[in-house]
Amino acid sequence: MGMNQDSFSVPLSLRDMRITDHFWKNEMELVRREVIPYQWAALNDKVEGAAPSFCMRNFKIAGKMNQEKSEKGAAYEAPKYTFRGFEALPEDPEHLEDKFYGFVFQDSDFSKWIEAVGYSLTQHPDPELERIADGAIDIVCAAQQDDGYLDTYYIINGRDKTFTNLRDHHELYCFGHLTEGAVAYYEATGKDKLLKAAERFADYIYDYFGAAEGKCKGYPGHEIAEMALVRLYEATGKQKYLELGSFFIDQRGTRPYYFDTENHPDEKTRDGLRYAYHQAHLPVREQQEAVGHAVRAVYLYSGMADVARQKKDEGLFYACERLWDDIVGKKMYITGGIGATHMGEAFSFAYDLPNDTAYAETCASIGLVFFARRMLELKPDSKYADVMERALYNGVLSGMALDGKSFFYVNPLEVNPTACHKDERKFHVKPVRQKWFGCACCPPNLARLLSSIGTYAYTESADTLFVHLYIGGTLTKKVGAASADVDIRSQFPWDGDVEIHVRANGSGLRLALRIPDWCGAYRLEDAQQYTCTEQDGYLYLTKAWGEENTVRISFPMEARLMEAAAAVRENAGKAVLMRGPVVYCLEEVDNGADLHLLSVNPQSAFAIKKDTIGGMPVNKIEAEGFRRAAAAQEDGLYHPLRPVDGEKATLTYVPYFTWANRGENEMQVWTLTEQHR
Ligand code: FUB
Ligand code: ZN
Repeated sequence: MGMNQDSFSVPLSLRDMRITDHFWKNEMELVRREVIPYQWAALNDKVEGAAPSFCMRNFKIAGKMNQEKSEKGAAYEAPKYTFRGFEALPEDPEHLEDKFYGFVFQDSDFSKWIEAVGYSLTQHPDPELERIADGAIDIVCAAQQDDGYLDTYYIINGRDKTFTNLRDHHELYCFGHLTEGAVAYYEATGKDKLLKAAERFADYIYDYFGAAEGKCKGYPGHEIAEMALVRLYEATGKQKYLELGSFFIDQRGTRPYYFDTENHPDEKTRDGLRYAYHQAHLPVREQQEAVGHAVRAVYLYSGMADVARQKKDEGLFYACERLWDDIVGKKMYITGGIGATHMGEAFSFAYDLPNDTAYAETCASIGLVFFARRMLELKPDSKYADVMERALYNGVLSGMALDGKSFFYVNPLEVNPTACHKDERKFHVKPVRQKWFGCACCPPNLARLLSSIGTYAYTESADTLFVHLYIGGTLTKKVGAASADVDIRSQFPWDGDVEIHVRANGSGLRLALRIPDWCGAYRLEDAQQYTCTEQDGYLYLTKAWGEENTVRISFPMEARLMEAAAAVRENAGKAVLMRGPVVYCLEEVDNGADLHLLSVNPQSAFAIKKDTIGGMPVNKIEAEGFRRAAAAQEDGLYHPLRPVDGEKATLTYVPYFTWANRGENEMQVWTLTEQHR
C-alpha cells in the first residue's frame, strides 16, 4: 500500500507534553543531571583524565580571529595549516597554539549538546542551565563570518579551502547538527539567536549549492543536513531550505561522481565500495539495499522520508520503504543494532550478523529510531514503531550505563573480555562502558534522543493522536478549535497494562493505539463503548468523549524464545529470550564463566524475578537449561565425539541494556538450545 496524505502525522511539540513515565523519566533525568553537565565540562576540556575535546576552544579561537579580522580589515590573513582531518594534541598541552584541535566535526558536539539542553528545558525549566547555554551560543555566534559561514575548522585553517573536501570534512554535517540544535533551542525557549545564525549559514550554503547553473553540484559526505534543512523549513516556512535539502538528496549518486571531482591525493582507488560507503553508488531513488556507513545511511533515509512527506513524493517514499525493508529484513540485529562490521562502521552483506565482532554503533540505532519515526509520520504502520521500540529498549539504551556516567560506542551481542583485550579483530569491542571518547559522537546523540523521547512516542494529525510507544505522559492535543487532555500511564517495559485518561469534548478525537508485534492478543476493557477499527497494526478508537474517560488496554507480555532466520549462520541452533520489547542476555556475574557451555530448554517455563541492577528495578528471568561439562585437560584439543556430559542448570537472564553494569564479565545474547547442545 502506498502513501496516503490523509494519514500523515507529525510529532507533538515537547511543549505540549510532560513526560511522567517511570522508566523514561529516569533516563531523561540521567541526561539532565549527569550527561548534560558532564558534556559541558567535556566541551570545555575540563574533565580530568579525559582527552580534551577542544570544541568550545575552537569556537573561541575562531571568534578571536573574527575579531582580529574586523579590527585589522582586509590586510588580515588567517594562518594556514595542513589539512589532516584530525588535529592532535601537541606534546606539551600547556602550550596550545591558536589553532584548531580535534576532529573536523568537533563543532557538532556543541550542537548536539545545545539540542539536548533545549529539549531538557521544555521538561525541566532550569534558569542556570539556560544561562550557560545562552553564553555558549554567544561564543558560537561570535565565530560566525560576515557572509554567514560557520565552521571553525575552516574559519581557523583558512576559508580558501571551504567546501573543497565535502567527502571527508563534515562541513555540511556540522551545519546540519548546528541547525538541529538551533531549531530545538528556539522551539524550547523562543530565543532565536542561534536559529538566526543557522539560517545565515543555510543561506550561504543555499547560494553556493544547487541545481541552478553555476552552483556547486556537491552534497554532504556525511548526511544529516538533509533532515536538518527540512526542519529549518518547518521552523521558518522558507521554501528554499526544503529545496536545498531535496537537491542534496537527488544529487547524491549522480554521475560524474561528485567526490571524484575533488582532490583527494591520499586516495589511490576509486571503486564501487568507496561510493557505497557514502550511499552515493546510485541515485537514491534507484537504491535497493542499505549499504555503507550505517549512521550516514539512516540519516540519509530520514532526510528522504522528510522530503517525501513535505513534497508528497511517492517515489521517494517507495525508496525509503525498500531500504527500510532491506535493513529490517536482512541487516538488523535483534537488538535494533545496525552496521555489522567495524570496517567502515558499515552494513555488511545480507544476514551477516556476527555477534562478537558486531559494530552496531549507538548512533546507528539512534539513526534507525529517527528513520522509523519519519516513516510513521508518512504512514502509521506498526512495523515501523515495533522496530523503533526494539531499538530504543535495546540497542540504544545499552549505549549508556545505568548511572548515566559511561557509554558504549559499539554494542556487541556476545563478549568474552579476554578476546576484547587480546584479539585485534575485537579491539573495537569494549567489555565495559567508557567515560568518554575522542570521537564523542554517541553520548551527545543519546542525550538529544532521550531528552526528546516524547516526540517519538506520540504523533498527531488533525483529529488523531497516535500512540506509538506506551510512554507515560500528559499531553494536550488540539482538535479543531478545542483541545483534549490525555494522560497515558503504563509500567512498560515490565508490564503491558496501559491506562489512558482522556478529557475531550465531543467525538472529534480519535485515538490510534499501536498493537505491538510481540503481543498475541490485546484486551480492551469495555470495548463496546468505542467505535473500533484496526489497520496496519493500529487500533483506532472513537467515542463521544466527555470529562472522564479511562481507556484500559492490556498487551500481555509473555517471555518467549526467539530464533533467527536460517540464513543467519551465526545463530544456527540458538535462541534469544525476549519479554515484551526487551531483549535478554546472560551475564557471567549471574551464570558463571563459559557462557558458551550453557544451553536453554526450548520448552522451559520462565520465572520472572523482580530485582535491581545498578539501582534500577528490573525483571530478571530464570529459565531451565543445561551446563555442558568443560572438557577435562587430558582430553586434549580434539577427541572422538561422545555423548554430552553435563548437568541441569538454571539460567538467569537480564535485560540486554543493563549488561556490563556490574563490572567486566562475559555476556551472550544468543544461546544454544538444548536440542543443539
Ligand atoms: O563522522 C561523524 C561520526 O563519527 C559518525 O556518525 C560516527 O559513525 C563516527 O564515525
Ligand atoms: Zn556514535
